[in-house]
Amino acid sequence: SACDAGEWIKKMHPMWQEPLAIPGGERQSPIDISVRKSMFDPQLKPLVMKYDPRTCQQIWNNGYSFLVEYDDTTDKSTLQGGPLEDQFRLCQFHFHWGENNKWGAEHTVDHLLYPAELHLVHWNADRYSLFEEAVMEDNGLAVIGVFLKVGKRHEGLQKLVDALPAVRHKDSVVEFTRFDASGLLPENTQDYWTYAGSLTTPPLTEAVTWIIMKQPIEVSHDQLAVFRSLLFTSAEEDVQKSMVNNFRVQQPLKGRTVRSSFV
Ligand code: SG6
Ligand code: ZN
Repeated sequence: SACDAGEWIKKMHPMWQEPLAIPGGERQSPIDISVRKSMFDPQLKPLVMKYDPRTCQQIWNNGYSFLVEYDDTTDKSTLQGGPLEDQFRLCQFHFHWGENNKWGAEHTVDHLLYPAELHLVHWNADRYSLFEEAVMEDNGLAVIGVFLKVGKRHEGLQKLVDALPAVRHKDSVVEFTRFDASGLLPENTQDYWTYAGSLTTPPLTEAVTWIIMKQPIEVSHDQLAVFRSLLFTSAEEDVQKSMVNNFRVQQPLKGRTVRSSFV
């Protein structure tokens, strides 16, 4: 799929640490969000997500995470508003998680570690005609981050969890349709932080407007355990490696401001 950094990852070790070349690194992600230092911006508009479940196509284990991929050839599943001036199209979502419930998310809030983080990846379809183009531009992508905390079972997530054993190995793909991504958003989507950052995997381009939801969603320990049963490795490899700790280390803020939509 085009909407993926897997092409770059394939050339590297599955548990790539710091890549050999970072593009300068003035606005890299993820970061720690300091609640005290974030600045309320009354100009920030409400977010408008319009996701059409009929654009959902497949799940793919790309050897770093699993991606739920959406048809992004038309404006059927879109994100607008918030800090964004343009309309962005949903192309995929994926998660980052840890080997246990003590860590796993990429962003932190006042250094608080959540066990997992959902990323809904969108590209700017007003300005660019392809994801590949948008990924190279500083206003090209908008990613919504949602923290997962352990609690009660998440009904909206369960259909996805049930499909995961079919994509246990790297490079496996399974048809997955009619999944409503808005079912994974927290109840309150109007309280968020936003800042200018980058992709958290190669090519690490500084293309992303990050929108991090204040309210986490609750998932059960058993649901996260199914994420951890996935593998970084393909069926052909002798030594199987569990897909865990697929997050990037935190990056310096370097003078950036994190804005909040709420007081
Ligand atoms: C994941 O994050 C995905 C991959 C890629 C990457 O690991 O496997 O598809 O996503 C948009 C994109 O290339 C980076 O996305 S992220 O910055 O939202 N974490
Ligand atoms: Zn991500």
